[in-house]
Amino acid sequence: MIDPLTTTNDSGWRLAAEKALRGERLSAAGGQALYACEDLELLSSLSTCKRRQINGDKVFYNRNFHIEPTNICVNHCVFCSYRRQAGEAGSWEYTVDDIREICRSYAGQPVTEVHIVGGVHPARDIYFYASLLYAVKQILPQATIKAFTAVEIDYMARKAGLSYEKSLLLLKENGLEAMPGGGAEIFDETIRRRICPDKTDSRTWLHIHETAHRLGIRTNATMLFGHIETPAHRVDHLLRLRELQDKTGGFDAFIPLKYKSQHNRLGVAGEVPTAEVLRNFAVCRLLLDNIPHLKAYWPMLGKGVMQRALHFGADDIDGTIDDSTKIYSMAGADEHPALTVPELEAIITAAGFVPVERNTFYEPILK
Ligand code: V47
Ligand code: SF4
Repeated sequence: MIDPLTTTNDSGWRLAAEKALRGERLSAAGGQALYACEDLELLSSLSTCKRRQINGDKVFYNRNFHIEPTNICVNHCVFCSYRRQAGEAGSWEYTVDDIREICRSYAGQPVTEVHIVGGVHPARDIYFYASLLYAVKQILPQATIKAFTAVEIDYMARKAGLSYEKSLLLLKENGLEAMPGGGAEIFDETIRRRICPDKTDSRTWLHIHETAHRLGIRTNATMLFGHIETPAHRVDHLLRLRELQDKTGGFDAFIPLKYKSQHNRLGVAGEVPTAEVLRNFAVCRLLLDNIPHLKAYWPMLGKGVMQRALHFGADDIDGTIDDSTKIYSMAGADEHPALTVPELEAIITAAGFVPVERNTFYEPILK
């Protein structure tokens, strides 16, 4: 282990590193200084220290699959390779019967979570989504439903003329137990206007999560990075989440999502190098000291980078997924994301950590 106190370089990140080692909360300036730190070994040591304080040597995974009910979307996020207009080639919209069919194919398997996220379909309302949840729960009663980003909830609520609270309660009554973290992108308003101009604004995203937390619905949070944002925008994003988490304690996991550049209109050439992905994991772990879990989402990162991220603060690798998501494959990632439980466990063990199968709420599944 490196002794950061004897490492000389930019005084900004040296001070931030000392603060992190003392277990003190980092400021925005500290976060920015760490983003400027070129010493990856130091960032690995600091973030591993922090993850050990929070999660010991455990790395969590779960048995899950995704349902993406539609890729038809009213929004026009320029980084999105997935959305289509209704009727356009490559679009899909599953009926509730189609979704029943998908769920039946998993009946009898030890799946503990169904992750449901899709486009914001112009014609579908909250009652459609409530019946969808109900249908899933009827077929897979043992599985937790983690569904709908705050962006989808925002549209459903406004279309129905219901408050966010009433909308979330209706969905909860029909089986919603947790919410994924998508739609957060980058909270800074100038960047948001450029990359997702018609999407739910940052204040509303945070407000919907706060409302969910108040109603006992636990949620995740994401950050889309590696496009036109700067380290200052990332730090701002992380601190807005940290502030809400101080207030509610309702976030379980944070997922940094690396921008994938193929087949979309954002026009950023290439993708950030692995060193930047790893640096970002470390800074997220150190700055976001109150969200317990940091997820290395392997369908987006690839298996090799996911394994390296375990040495930069990540303690969760999501789940089996079983080739059931298209958001990343349509933007240039591996086309058939699926890993078996023995494969997930072997990746974790080979990295020197202890694999723990979890449910959605990070409770261990006893075998
Ligand atoms: O918000 C879209 C991202 C998100 C691209 O909560 C892209 O456990 C990279 O919510 N390159 C949706 N990212 C996915 C999501 C999610 C994923 C994994 C785990 C969890 C969780 C939630 O996908 C969107 C957006 O940030 N996205 N296009 C792209 N080209
Ligand atoms: Fe629609 Fe989501 Fe794509 Fe934005 S990222 S266009 S909200 S599907």
